[in-house]
Amino acid sequence: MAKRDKLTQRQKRQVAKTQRKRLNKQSQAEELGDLSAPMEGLLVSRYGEQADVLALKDHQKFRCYLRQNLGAPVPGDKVRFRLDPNQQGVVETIHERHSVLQRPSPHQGLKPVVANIDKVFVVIAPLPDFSALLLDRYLVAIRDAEIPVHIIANKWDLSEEFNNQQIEAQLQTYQQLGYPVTFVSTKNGKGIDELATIAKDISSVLVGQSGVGKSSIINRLFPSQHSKVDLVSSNSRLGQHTTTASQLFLFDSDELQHEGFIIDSPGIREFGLWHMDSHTVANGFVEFDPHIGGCKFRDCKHVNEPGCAIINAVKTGEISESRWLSYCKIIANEETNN
Ligand SMILES: Nc1nc2c(ncn2[C@@H]2O[C@H](COP(=O)(O)OP(=O)(O)OP(=O)(O)O)[C@@H](O)[C@H]2O)c(=O)[nH]1
Ligand SMILES: [Mg+2]
Ligand SMILES: [Zn+2]
Repeated sequence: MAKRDKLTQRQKRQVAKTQRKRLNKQSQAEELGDLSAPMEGLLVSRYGEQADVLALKDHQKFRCYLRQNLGAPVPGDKVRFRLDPNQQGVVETIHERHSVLQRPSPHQGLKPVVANIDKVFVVIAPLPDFSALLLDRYLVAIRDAEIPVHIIANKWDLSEEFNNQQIEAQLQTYQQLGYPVTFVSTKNGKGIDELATIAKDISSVLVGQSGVGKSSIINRLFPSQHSKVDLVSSNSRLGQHTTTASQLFLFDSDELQHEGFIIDSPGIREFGLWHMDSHTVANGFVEFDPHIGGCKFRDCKHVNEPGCAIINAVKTGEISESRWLSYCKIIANEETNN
């Protein structure tokens, strides 16, 4: 045991030494004026204390260290960076974000996951089984971030599965609420061109359960680049969490200043958990809006209270029962987690 502790200590010292060396090199280069002039870039992927950054001027990719006290840059961030003589970069500044999707982390509060997103594509599929509750959870989180949503129903080639789970009928509820839905298949190419047209000039991210086909969609849209795809386990019908870190893919364009991109994200683990009070959850359901404030009790949770305007709207059919049930399940879950 003691021996192991010693080793760990030694390893720790080694790590600290390497780190000091690196920082020394970095500051020496800075002092000697060896660093290039600052350049503007787009953060592609983050690997602990390093990140890949695309230079906006020529779309060259550089591996960069992050300057101390920089904050937490995420894919989609616009950054300023410089290169040392070995083409090793240092990210110096994160520019202000116009939007950010966050997730709660156990000890650090909310952590940003992706930044500067114009549209979130929520991907659903019949395999793993479609879950309206899961879709609703995503919609609540994204409404809180005030980013427009577009639903992608993938694996359209599995038409029997679509029928058996009555997915089209369920998605009609969302279309009526104003969420656009595009049906695609990465197997036979259906809907891929349509999706490319929607996505190519904006900044977007693909979110959704593991195994719904986010990386497969990326591979269809960016055939020359590559995002890792894996099989949905046929035993459990569950995804395998193949994608482990968010990664940005830039659309090709003749203009270098063109910055249309899509970020591939890992499955549910990254976005699926958050702690919100019932008020924030209710705000995530767009169709509740006109009824909120109409309840008899000011602190009404819209679950079983008398004189609840939301429950009345469910009774008259203005609000779909399945959406209200999702709401009840989400707040019951949050209450047990808190
Ligand atoms: N039948 C069918 N299978 C598909 C389609 N798109 C993807 N798949 C399959 O679904 C499985 C999962 O695809 P991925 O692209 O890895 O899924 P993902 O959403 O990126 O999963 P994570 O990275 O784990 O979050 C793979 O076996 C794909 O071949 C499709 O349109 N039709
Ligand atoms: Mg993936
Ligand atoms: Zn109420």
